[in-house]
Amino acid sequence: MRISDLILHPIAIADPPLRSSYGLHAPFALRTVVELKTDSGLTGIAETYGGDGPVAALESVRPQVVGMDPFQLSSLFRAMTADVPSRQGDRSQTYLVPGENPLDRHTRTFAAIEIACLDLIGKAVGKPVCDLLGGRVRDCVSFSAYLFYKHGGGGGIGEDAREDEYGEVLDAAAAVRECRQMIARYGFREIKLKGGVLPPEVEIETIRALRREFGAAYPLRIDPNCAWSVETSVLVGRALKDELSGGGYLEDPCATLEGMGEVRRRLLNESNETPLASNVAVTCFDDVPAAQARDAVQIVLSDPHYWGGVRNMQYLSHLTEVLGMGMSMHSNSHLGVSLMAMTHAAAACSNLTYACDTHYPWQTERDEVVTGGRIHFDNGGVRIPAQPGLGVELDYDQLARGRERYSKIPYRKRDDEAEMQKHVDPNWKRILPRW
Ligand code: GKR
Ligand code: MG
Repeated sequence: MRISDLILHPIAIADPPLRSSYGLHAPFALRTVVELKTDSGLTGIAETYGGDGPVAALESVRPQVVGMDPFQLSSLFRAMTADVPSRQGDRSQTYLVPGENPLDRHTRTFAAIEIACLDLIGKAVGKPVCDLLGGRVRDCVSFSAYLFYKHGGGGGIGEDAREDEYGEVLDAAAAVRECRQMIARYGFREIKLKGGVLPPEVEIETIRALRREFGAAYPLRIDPNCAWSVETSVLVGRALKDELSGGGYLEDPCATLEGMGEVRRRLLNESNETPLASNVAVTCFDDVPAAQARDAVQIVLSDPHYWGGVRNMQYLSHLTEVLGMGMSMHSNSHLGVSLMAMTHAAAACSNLTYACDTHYPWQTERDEVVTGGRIHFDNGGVRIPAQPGLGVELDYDQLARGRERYSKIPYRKRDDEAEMQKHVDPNWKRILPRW
């Protein structure tokens, strides 16, 4: 079996005005759907970051990909990373908007090709992707309710405007309502709040209100994406000691491994064992032992899209297990192809100690590109389908609609700061730490 063609579909999907320390989500998020065709008539698919940068990076590997045997992934990875001095070059989630860091070209680009190749291999041998990796440790992968503060609006523009399912969410009571709705619809059993948006007192109150409403059976995590100083991080960690313990965590409260290590040390001195998680300070394999040595991060946030694919997620699971660390999963705005890649990856990782993140509830049926519509959640989890490969196929009419939306919008990269200036505050800047 040889790859005979690489087809890239840049698409735009409606995205509500969600807030984070990066700023504001634009009305459309950008994604790229990748197709690999083979001489045997099979098609393998993947979904990755969108816009000019990721598309150009994928285009640049066309000569290496077309003609290759999809089973030979290790040599492709070696060829694609030959000019990277060390694995330290493969960084994705720095302080730039995720997916927009030019340095992480290799792992992101490779991941998209790897996932499409695994889909092909699965189809060729009649097995689901997770069963190509030594088999699954779970049939159903749990996800968390990913809450955002947001402005009113469901995303999209004009005829592509989407219904605003959750309304404006800019205080604790509205966040509880958002969570209630999300849990009623998807059945999630863990809760994540994207913080770093409102003053820390309001975010503390939001977490407390969520605990009062849902009880200790629903572990809580909060992620301000480095919006807090070390001092504020300690203050919040202290205030939320009870709420974040027992299966929850404090995610990227402040920047750098040094800062995270300092927060950890000070909390431990107060007998506060709230674990710290990261997808900002730890973004590549080189970072993991360094984070562990400083005790700066106890939970590494994986993600097949930027850690170099599904197989690298499995390596990360082994590495974190050996180092005595936990592992959970990060996400960015995505559709069903990505959700299935995340689900297969998670199913094959033994050291996955928390429900994974997903932005999936923020997208709608009208933007989904897999046949049969939205992926079904069962008690907050996604089941591994019986079909081979990722278990989903492309709906080409929907894909064409996504491409058309892409062709109509003026921007080709995510810029949450610019969106914030356009729609909320013309003087807004991403300041770290803000509090
Ligand atoms: O969607 O605005 C967002 C998030 O802030 C996302 O970009 C982050 O990468 O979800 C992510 C995280 O956990 O940091
Ligand atoms: Mg995060």
